[in-house]
Amino acid sequence: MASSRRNGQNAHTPATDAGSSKVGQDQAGEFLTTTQGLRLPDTDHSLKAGERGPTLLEDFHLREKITHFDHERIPERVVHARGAAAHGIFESYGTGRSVTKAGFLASKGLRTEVFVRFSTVLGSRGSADTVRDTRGFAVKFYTSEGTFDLVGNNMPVFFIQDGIKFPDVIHAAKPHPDREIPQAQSAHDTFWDFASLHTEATHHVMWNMSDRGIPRSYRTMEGFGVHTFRLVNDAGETSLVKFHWKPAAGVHSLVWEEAQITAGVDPDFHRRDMADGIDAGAFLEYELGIQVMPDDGTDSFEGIDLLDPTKLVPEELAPVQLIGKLTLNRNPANYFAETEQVAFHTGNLVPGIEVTNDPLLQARLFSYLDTQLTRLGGPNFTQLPVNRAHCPVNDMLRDGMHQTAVPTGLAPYRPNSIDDGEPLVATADEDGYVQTPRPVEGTVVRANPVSFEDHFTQPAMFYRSLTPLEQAHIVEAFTFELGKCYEQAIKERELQVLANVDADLCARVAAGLGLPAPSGSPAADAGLSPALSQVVTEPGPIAGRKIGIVADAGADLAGISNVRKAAAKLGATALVIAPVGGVLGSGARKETVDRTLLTTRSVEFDALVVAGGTTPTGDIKLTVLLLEAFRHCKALGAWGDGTAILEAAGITADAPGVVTADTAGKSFTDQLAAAVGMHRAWDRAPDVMASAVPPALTS
Ligand code: HDE
Repeated sequence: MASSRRNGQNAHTPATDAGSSKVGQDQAGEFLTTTQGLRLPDTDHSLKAGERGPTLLEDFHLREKITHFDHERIPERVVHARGAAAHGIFESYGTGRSVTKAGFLASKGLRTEVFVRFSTVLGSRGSADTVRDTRGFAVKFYTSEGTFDLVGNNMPVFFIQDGIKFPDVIHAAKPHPDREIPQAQSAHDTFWDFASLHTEATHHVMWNMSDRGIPRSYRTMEGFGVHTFRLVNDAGETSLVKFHWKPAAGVHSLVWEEAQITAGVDPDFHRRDMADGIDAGAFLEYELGIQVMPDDGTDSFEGIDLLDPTKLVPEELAPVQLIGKLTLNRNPANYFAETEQVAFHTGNLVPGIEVTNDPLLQARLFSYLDTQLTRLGGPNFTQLPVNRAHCPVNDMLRDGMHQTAVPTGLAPYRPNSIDDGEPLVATADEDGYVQTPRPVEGTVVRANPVSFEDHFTQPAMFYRSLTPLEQAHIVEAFTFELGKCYEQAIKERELQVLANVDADLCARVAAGLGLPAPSGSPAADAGLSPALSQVVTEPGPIAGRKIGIVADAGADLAGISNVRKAAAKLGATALVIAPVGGVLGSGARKETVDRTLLTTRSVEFDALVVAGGTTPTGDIKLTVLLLEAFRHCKALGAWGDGTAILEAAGITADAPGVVTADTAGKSFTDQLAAAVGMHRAWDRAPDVMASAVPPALTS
């Protein structure tokens, strides 16, 4: 039954109030109509002069249908075109009150609606989710004091220090202009040409080459505001602050081969994972944290220039204080209306949150409003449902393309005496956004401060703070990306950059490229920040993870049911993989086959187990499934004689991260959950990683 009937309205009831004529907009009437609400008897045949005759110009329905279709696309975002989003709730712990008066952060228990869009940076709208890239982490808080947008990334630093260079770095990273390849990748000459000539990018490049460049899912990604913000509390005191999102599910990544396979097998991997998780009630959760530094007039902290977005503040120097929790619990109803049309803007601020002089942030304050004029076709994009503030708006802005408001009153200007002098302006006490007065003076120059000149110490700190395994991944990533370049000079120049970061890193990449390692002058003591490593030593939560159970008609169905239940209890999903589709078993004991060996690939799963009773077949697809998961260091398991199938694939029961038992009882499912909770059996890595680093050079 169509919603117009459900709403007790006849679809032909005329709308009386133009401003609220939802009846005309909501696509909900029972009958197909034109845009004018005219009911249509046929939408499959154009109006013709006879069955075999020419089409008539008078066919207004044909023309309207085709004209609208012709204009269904809008320009995709210049950057961050590929994205996925979710609605949610942010709940304040109230612990931010000492530093900010922003109500949504300061008031304990206050819940604010949010819309979050995750994205890759480089690829087009239809590119793959799992490419090596930075991820956008943009959050729109619909607060009662106005909308606040925290438009961040999953990495805490950026390629450039001054926004004027953004077109340069993006042009270099986008596909080559002649052939428009490669899509959504940095592994090509122009990117590395720029990176090697532009050493301030080195820190961000290190993060991109690390596991952070290939996240396992949106739920396992950290987020960062990147810039330093100025927070103001009720007493008017200011602090310098960096924002962090800490995922409840921990920080985890794919391995490179897995990311590449996934890009082909399931280009929608991250998007699907988030939507499926939310549908299954395994919501995505993050805590918002702040690093608080004194606003003492120096804009620096412990020797780190807080206006330089290529620098981070180690958590060991300024601990992240948690101030609230974000839960993503609702999928968008329509991708275009919400995810595509959402418009974030770094200038969407609320009282208590102000900007700093970071020259990257300053340029962004211009760009985000400007870009929407082309992308969303005019200045009224703030009226789109996803972009509307959730508090009263009275902006005196009028007219323009696609104006949907029907303002009343005669005086969209101030001062006026006609509309009772309204709208009024608000003082700070009335929640007006009054910038904290701060002195500004200086000589007009195009120049950076000297403190922006150190491009290598923090990249060295990042590299040296990671575990040997994570370092090996960085080495492999550099070797892969530079190996894809054609120009020898570019590889050599980037090796020179690495020589100034860390001699070990440079030597290992050079060895992989078959080039001599140049010498440089890396920082002798760059300090360490263990918080930068993402390898866990204790099992974490497994909500949203997927476990595949290999089975067939003869398999132990009760055991399968146990694994399914144990997984579900922890918010994870277990899927049965069998040689053919359908249902296993009959009568009371049945298990539906979720995937066949033809429709799945190991990359879909965080763990694979073989059910007892499954008949060994020697099917090469099964061997590939198991071995691929083994090579990607995923948890594997089997119960009963299922162990023989693992062994037939060359996987021994005593290998790290392999769980075996006689039955799929509690001990088995507990051990399996713990193995999945470790994310990967990294102890296996030296034996199975796709590309071994020359042994003499491994640390
Ligand atoms: Fe963006 N960026 N950016 N950016 N950015 C855009 O805005 C820009 C920067 C980030 O899901 C665009 O609406 C400039 C840093 C995210 O809709 C555009 C500069 C960070 C998103 C734009 C930067 C970001 C964008 C494209 C240098 C991390 C996706 C369409 C001064 C802190 C938001 C749009 C979404 C999107 C410009 C630098 C993050 C063109 C000029 C630093 C997450 O306006």
